[in-house]
Amino acid sequence: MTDCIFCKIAAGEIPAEKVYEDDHVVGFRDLSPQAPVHVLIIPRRHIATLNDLTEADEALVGHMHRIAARVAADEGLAERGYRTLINCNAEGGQTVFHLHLHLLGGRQMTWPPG
Ligand code: DGP
Repeated sequence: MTDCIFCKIAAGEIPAEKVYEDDHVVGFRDLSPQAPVHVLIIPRRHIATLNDLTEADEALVGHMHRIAARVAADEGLAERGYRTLINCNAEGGQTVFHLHLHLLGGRQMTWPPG
């Protein structure tokens, strides 16, 4: 999608601190980190929200989670622990409408989330 900021990051058209990339996903540091480690894992292909996934995307979503775990390990979080989450639409707190998996860690997470 031409006016999507995360599509532009995936394409390298606007800068981001990338920590991982392959043919299917890109991982980069969040511009407004909510924890010492805050990385977003996105599919290269534009998918607006979790609601827009199809059966054909199941492997992609699994891959996003596996890469989140790999980045967490790279960041020294595997044993300490970390959180992954996807916000969906307005009440879910989604502000960028390109699917992204948040990876948060490096501090004690609290529950329930705000
Ligand atoms: P969400 O609220 O779940 O839609 O999260 C969107 C996140 O994206 C938010 O934590 C801030 C981050 N973000 C927004 N614009 C940019 C950007 O241009 N670059 C980077 N690195 N992160 C961004």
